[in-house]
Amino acid sequence: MWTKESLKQFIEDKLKNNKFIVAANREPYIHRYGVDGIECIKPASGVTTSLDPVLQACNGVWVAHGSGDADKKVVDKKDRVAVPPDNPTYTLRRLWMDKREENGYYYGFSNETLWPLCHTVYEKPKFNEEDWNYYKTINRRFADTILDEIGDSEAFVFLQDYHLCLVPKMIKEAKPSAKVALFWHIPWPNPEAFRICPWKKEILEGLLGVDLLGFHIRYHVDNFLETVNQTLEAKVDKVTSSVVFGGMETRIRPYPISIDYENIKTYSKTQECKDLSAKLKHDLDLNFKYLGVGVDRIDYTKGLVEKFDAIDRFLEKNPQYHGQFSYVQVGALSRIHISSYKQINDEMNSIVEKINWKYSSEHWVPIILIRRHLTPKELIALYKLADLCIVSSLHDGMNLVAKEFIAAVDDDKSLILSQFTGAARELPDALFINPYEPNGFADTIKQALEMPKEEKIERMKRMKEIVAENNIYTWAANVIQALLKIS
Ligand code: GDG
Repeated sequence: MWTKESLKQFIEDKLKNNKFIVAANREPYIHRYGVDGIECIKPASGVTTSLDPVLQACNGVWVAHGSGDADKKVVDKKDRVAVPPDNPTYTLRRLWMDKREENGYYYGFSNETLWPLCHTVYEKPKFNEEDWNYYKTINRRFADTILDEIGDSEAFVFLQDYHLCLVPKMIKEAKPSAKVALFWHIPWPNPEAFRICPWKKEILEGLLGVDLLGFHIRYHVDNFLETVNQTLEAKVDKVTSSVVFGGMETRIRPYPISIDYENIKTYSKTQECKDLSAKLKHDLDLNFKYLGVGVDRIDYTKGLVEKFDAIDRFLEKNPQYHGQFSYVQVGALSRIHISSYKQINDEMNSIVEKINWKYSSEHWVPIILIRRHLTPKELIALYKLADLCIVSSLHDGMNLVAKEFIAAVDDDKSLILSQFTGAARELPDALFINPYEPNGFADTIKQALEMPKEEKIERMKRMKEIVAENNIYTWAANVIQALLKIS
């Protein structure tokens, strides 16, 4: 089983003379002005949650967009700052963009084009030439910053996600000896869905600059291979799972991402965590016998409205749970400048308001929304209070919340999981739901609450074993080992 220490040792042994550079749009630490001066927060993002412990283990450099209003204040002349702030182990190199660039590259092309294109949730992608041009400009800026970090050294470059499709080719053209991998954190759609993109060739050509391309699950790998097959004049080998294009070979592999299981588990058993749980219970006035929990960025792919519909149906069918069951939803606002995000946020507020009006009594509110950003410790303390967690995504690459819940809670708890998440493939002991089917979903909530304790324990124990073994260090080690094998 890989641990933080064994990964650190492995990287020190194997990557001795190489720089290890990770690049992602989102930075792992954001500096912003708070009431007591500059504060540093960890963003609500799956990519940063998973990669921060890896970087801590291998003392690398993380290149990202500096998005905090105090970010410029804390960097040195090369735009670098050491992180984590309380115990620095690696370097964060920030790059900058103005509002128009951020709008075109991030909100526009990344999140109004690629995000809906890759998630099958029937949100129509927007294809805007100006956004595409900003996307190219910012990808060039990422590539130049990474090349500046590499300098004359040899390097392993590990790129993250759909924001940086064009960077691999740019790096390989300037530095052919660099070993480059990219991990795609969201689903890759089937070729029928992808073929509508006017810039599909450029995107695929950009991506095929990597030596290794990772997806969460085999299904996304197969979709990618078939997309290339139908779009480019390339040699696609489905048996070896590789593509040869422009004289270069790219291996395409599934690597299910995960969490720092031991870290979450260890903290969840401390007195500090117990005290924090008690404080949350008091502050939120959690007056319940049973508690459900959900933690999602407010995003139309996460199935939030569908989840509240199911809770409504559950309470309607089961009046015996009135005054007994409450549900806490942590909802970090996300991409709010995009109208579909604003709309889903409004819709969620209104359905929660409707349900609370319909059922609440003097001492009981069925749904409690937490709209502030919680610290990672508070999240663990909250998971620990719950009897069940609901993940209701309409489509999700993996979903880390499901795994965090498993790591944090005692064995007699239940995970209700959408069958349309990558995590569903790894966790057969979860209780599966189809978020589009509110009746069955409502019955599964009841099933989770009434399942015999022994069965809950058996299921949870098996899920814990899986997540403990396939933790974030296993994921990173598998990617790096595969990259090392490429000569
Ligand atoms: C993408 C893919 C894939 C949430 N609120 C707060 C907070 N969070 C943290 C959670 C979790 C993370 O954000 C969300 O991760 P997910 O995996 O659930 O979802 P995405 O952000 O959509 O992530 C996804 C992931 O990348 C990794 O590859 O699993 O499929 O869409 O860690 O705990 N963290 C804190 N405060 C909050 O209020 N500190």
